[in-house]
Order: sequence, then C-alpha cells, then structure tokens
Amino acid sequence: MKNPVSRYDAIIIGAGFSGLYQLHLLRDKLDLRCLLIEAGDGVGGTWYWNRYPGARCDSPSHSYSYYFSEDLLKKWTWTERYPGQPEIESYLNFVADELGLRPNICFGQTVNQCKYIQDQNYWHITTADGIEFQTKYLIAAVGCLSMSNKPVIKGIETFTGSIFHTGNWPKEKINFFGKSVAVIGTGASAIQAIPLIAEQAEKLTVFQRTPNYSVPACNHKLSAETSKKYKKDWRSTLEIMQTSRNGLPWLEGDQSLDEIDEPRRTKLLEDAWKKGGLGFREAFKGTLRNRKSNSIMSRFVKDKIAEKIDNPEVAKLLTDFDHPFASKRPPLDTNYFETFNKKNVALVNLNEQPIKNATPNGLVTKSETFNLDVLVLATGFDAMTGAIEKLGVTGRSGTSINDFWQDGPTTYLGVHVPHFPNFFVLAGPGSPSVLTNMPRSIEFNVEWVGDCIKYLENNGLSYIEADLSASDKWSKDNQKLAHETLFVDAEHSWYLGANIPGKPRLFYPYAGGFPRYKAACNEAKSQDYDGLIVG
Ligand code: NA7
Repeated sequence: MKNPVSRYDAIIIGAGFSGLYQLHLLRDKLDLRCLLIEAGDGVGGTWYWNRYPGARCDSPSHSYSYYFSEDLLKKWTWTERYPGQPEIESYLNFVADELGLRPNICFGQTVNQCKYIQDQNYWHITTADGIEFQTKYLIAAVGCLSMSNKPVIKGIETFTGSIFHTGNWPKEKINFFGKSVAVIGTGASAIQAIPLIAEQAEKLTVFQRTPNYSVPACNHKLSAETSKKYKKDWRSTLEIMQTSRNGLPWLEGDQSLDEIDEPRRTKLLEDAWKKGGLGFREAFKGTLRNRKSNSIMSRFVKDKIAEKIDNPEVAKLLTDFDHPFASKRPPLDTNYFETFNKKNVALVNLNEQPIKNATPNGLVTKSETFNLDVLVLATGFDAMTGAIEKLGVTGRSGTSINDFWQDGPTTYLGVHVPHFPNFFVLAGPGSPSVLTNMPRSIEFNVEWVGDCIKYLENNGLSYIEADLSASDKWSKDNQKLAHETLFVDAEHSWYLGANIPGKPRLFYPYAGGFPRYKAACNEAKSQDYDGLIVG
C-alpha cells in the first residue's frame, strides 16, 4: 500500500540564505508546519555547490550575514574582509544549528514537479525519487546562480580527463599538480579560480570569450578589534545597508567624476583603487547612470589593469572591454591579471580560435590542439530563472511557469507570479537580488512572504496571487528603469540573459535600487496588498 502523502502548511525548496531564514520565520514566528527540501546533503545553497578554488564572496563579511537576529550577529565572528566559501558554508551550518533547523530539512531530494491542485487549493510536490508532499504555501528559495550553464562542445563525452564546473564543484580536493589544465570562461568564478589553479598546474590555458574588468579585492584578515567594532556598530551598519542602492555598508559618493577636475580626479580614483573592493564602484556618483563619468572610470580601470600585464599582446586581449565598467558585475580579484605573467599560463582568444571539438585527449580549436588532463568550465549560470524552470511548476488551469515565462519572466515585485497562487519566489526575477548584497534583499523578501502569509492566516483567507496587469506593469516598468542605467549597454551580460542561447533578452533583476524596491513593496502592502488578488 502506498504511504499517505505528508501534508504541510509551507514547503520551502532550497537550503541557502533565503530558504533557511524562511524556514525559521514561518516555523518559529508563524507556528506553521514546515518542510524544507534540499537537493544537496548539507545547507549552504550557492555556497554548498560553488566550492571551487578561490570561491569567495565580494560583499564584506560583516555585511554578508543575517541581521534579523542580534544573537546570531554577536555569536559569529568572521575572520577575513571577504569570506571564503568554506567560512560561509560553516556560517550557514552554524545558523542551521543555532536555530535548530535540521529536523525540518529533507536533504538529498531534488524537486521536479510542483502542481497546483486548483479545486482544493494546495500544491502537490514530487521529488526525483518519487517522494510526494502536499502544502498550502510553496516557496522557491532556489537561488539566482544555481543552474550551471554548460557549453555545448562537440565530442565532449569522449574526453578522458576530468571535467568540473565551478558551480557544481566536488567536495573532495582537486589536485592540479603536474597537470595540464584548461579553464573556459573569464567571469567572476574564473577570475577567482585561475590564480590558484595556476599555482599548481604544470600548464594552464585560459579560453576567453569576453574580457572582464576586475578590481583588486585587497582581502585581509580581520583583527579582533575590527570584529568587535563591527558587532558593536551593527545597528548603524544596518541603517546604511537599508539606505544603500545595493544593500551594501556604504553609500554612493556624492560627486560625479565628470564634475571633478584633474589632477584631483586621478588622486581620488587612485585612493579608491587602493582600497579596492566593490566600494570602488560606488566611490563616485552615478557610475552606472552617467556615461561621461563612467567612461572616465572605465579608462582608469583599463589602464590600471594593463599596467599589471607584462606582454602587450596579452594585455590588449585582457583589456579589450566591450562594455562600460560595472555594467556587468565587476569581479574582485587577487592577482588575476598578474597570473598571465607566469610562464605556465597561456591565454586563448575564443573569438579568433573557437573550440571546434573535444577529443579523448583535450580540445581542438581552429588551428591548435590542446592536450589536457583537466577541463574547468567556469561558464556561469542560467541565472535567475533557470533553477525555477527546473522545478516543473504548473499553476491554475495547468499553466506551466516555463510556458508562461516563454517570452521572459513576468512577476509582481519579483516574488509573485500570476496564475500561481500561494507560490512565492525568493530573490526572483524582477527583484533587486543579484544587484544587492544578497542577505539584505533576501531578508526583505523572506519577511515580505511571512507578512503575506500572516495576512492570509489572520484574515481567514485562502490564497494570494499576483494580478496579471499589475505584474505586466511591474515587469515593463523594470525594463524602463534598466534603460535609464548603463546596465543595458553590456549586451553580452547574464543580467540580460545573453549568456544562454535562446533565452529572452531583457533585464532580469530589478533595476531601480533596493530602497525604491522596498518603497514599492511597502506601498502595495499599505494598500491591502495592491496588485495582488487575495481570496
Ligand atoms: P559569469 O560571470 O557568467 O562568467 C562566465 C564566463 O564564461 C564568461 O567569461 C563567459 O563569457 C564564459 N562563457 C559562458 N559560456 C561560454 C561558452 N559557451 N563558450 C565560452 N565561454 C563561455 O559566471 P561566473 O560563475 O563567473 O560568475 C557569476 C556571478 O557570480 C558573478 O557575476 C558574480 O555576481 C558572482 P561571456 O562573458 O559570456 O562572453
């Protein structure tokens, strides 16, 4: 006889930053019967899967924490300016233990079907192993950068060496000593991994399609004194993060570069460069809105990078930028460009030398053959929608979310999707997510979902669903906001879906900044959830 299907009030998919907090909030504050389903065998989400060498966050560690609990803030001490993957994974394990979340997490199960049962108003969830669950509320906390993008390479299945994707890195330590290694991609992940792989590999070949700007991370250990100060000042730090356009612990500079005369301008740029980090991007006003100001900054960064590279041909290839600075997420690096001065490191321009095919021994381009032991795919993600579209979500009248989003994702406030009642997406398309210091926008989204559910429960209501015209307006207005920025100048950016063949071209995250996003959500809430249908 078949086991009875377990029934929950809320099911959350994904045990990263967003899923863990959502479980805590719904279980411990709203007293709901909750289950969190996670594909991995541990917590961490993005920080569970992205364990490649050098994986590190580019938000400062003291800001890359939950702020909803003073107790958690006080108990945890970060050791570096930018936390590495092992430390973030430990942090999320610490949170899961402190909050006692594990009994409500089902590990090692991949959800592949979520079906809304319309006449009874519940969601029926099925995992790849055929385990079934029912729930009133369904929350996708599957992350923005969790569906790996793997390039199609003819004959790749015949390659006898090892292949690793940065976004799905094995737990065991990979030894590159004495090996011939290739890295495809020069995005944020590659920029972190390449210097470390180059330290071990006999030979490292980097295949570049598009060069990327990168700012020195200037990472360092945190002194006990600094950590103490961060803990003491947490309230004022939070206030700044809540006001900042990106949820980061600083505010944009109040002068635009085109208003400042030389040589003061160069001095200020040099000072900001020395500090490094994402703060460089915001050291001046309007870097992503004022083309003139941005071109001054782009030129400065290009020159700074070129200075680090010995070979002029290599320098030209690595700085032949096709987009304004920061219109793609500018990575932070530690010795990335300097790595190309090493004798064991070579750069291949994929635009001149496209990969023709793989063989059992390696890769073949138009005019060269590369014998390889290891191939590292640092080729990014089907960002923001890829992981949601793998969940097999069908809503009212059997509408599939993949069909509904065929021409691009329509959401209301980046959380609700028309035709999908009681379905919530955390850090979804149309929310600020990847343009922010993620924990801040995640906390806001999680608390929003908590408030929606509380509203339904307290008022004896059974569902909440996005209104189609409000969602169309939200999504269209976001495209307008994006066109007021320089983000749309980066034609090949994953923010625009350009890295995935056939993906609709539009701006995926919310472009209006974190404070404006929160104001729009709060306004809707103050008007009895305007733009949402409740019943
Ligand atoms: P990214 O930033 O999307 O970088 C992926 C890199 O891989 C980038 O250089 C791509 O070139 C390259 N790529 C992608 N597909 C191919 C194919 N088919 N052939 C050759 N090269 C390819 O992903 P990351 O993991 O580095 O970083 C993701 C985010 O994590 C980052 O933005 C931060 O927010 C943190 P392209 O530029 O598309 O020409």
